[in-house]
Amino acid sequence: MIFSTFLALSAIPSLAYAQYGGYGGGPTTPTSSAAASAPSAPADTAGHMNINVAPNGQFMFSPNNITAPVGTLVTFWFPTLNNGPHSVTQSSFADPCTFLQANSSSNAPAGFDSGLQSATTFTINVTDDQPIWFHCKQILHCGMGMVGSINAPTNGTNTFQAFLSAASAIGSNEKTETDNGPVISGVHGVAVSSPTPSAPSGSGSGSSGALTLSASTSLSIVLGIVAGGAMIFA
Ligand SMILES: *[C@@H]1O[C@H](CO)[C@@H](O)[C@H](O)[C@H]1NC(C)=O
Ligand SMILES: *[C@@H]1O[C@H](CO)[C@@H](O)[C@H](O)[C@H]1NC(C)=O
Ligand SMILES: *[C@@H]1O[C@H](CO)[C@@H](O)[C@H](O)[C@H]1NC(C)=O
Ligand SMILES: *[C@@H]1O[C@H](CO)[C@@H](O)[C@H](O)[C@H]1NC(C)=O
Ligand SMILES: [Cu+2]
Repeated sequence: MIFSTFLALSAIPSLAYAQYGGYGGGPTTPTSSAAASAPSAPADTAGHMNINVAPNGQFMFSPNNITAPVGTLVTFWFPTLNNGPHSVTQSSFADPCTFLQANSSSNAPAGFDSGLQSATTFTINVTDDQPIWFHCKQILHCGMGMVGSINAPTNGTNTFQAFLSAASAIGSNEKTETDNGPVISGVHGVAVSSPTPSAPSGSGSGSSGALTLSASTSLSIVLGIVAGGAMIFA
């Protein structure tokens, strides 16, 4: 059931990212060379783990479920050309596709957020052994399964598999999130700095772009186009 939803959405990525690519990233015309451009995270070393963002244009983190001791630095590698830009945005098990807001009553800080990125790296430090849940905030990516975890329980209710299933169940009902750039914060895992360029200049913007339409307007347009059956990118 959940997987059929995921596959149905995955079947229309070219339509999806042609339209959603405008969110924070300017016009994006997918090509085979874009799809072939994979970020290349280096191998893990002691105390430092690496995660590819959208390898080969797939709407996923790879690996998407890691176990990392306290003090581990985890670096996310954003591709230059992609079906994005993408983000790594902290969420919660209960709300997989929603940024983890600061909680004034508990004094908990806000989650980390790379903001929408291309050709950068973004690194967090694992500060305790509690689960860290995250997703990509690009429109509809979370609902297509672009989520991940660090130190998720291996059994019980709050497993990574359950988190992935919950995100996939949201599917195209995912709410559009705003992008105000990086949030250098985090709960259980804390961003160590703003995103850092990872590719030669000229190959991609290292920061998130300005939105030319409000996110909700963009989504309405997208939904209108889909509903009307117009294939303006075909
Ligand atoms: C990462 O967090 C651990 C635990 O709080 C701390 O001891 C360590 O200094 C931090 N490392 C960095 C690079 O911030
Ligand atoms: C904020 O913290 C309070 C106290 O710990 C907790 O009861 C509440 O559920 C938290 N709210 C959110 C949105 O996490
Ligand atoms: C469940 O996970 C906990 C740690 O998360 C572990 O201590 C326990 O042994 C696990 N139980 C089973 C049955 O695997
Ligand atoms: C997530 O990682 C844990 C710990 O390595 C593993 O036990 C579990 O099978 C993984 N879950 C999935 C869905 O890959
Ligand atoms: Cu994404």
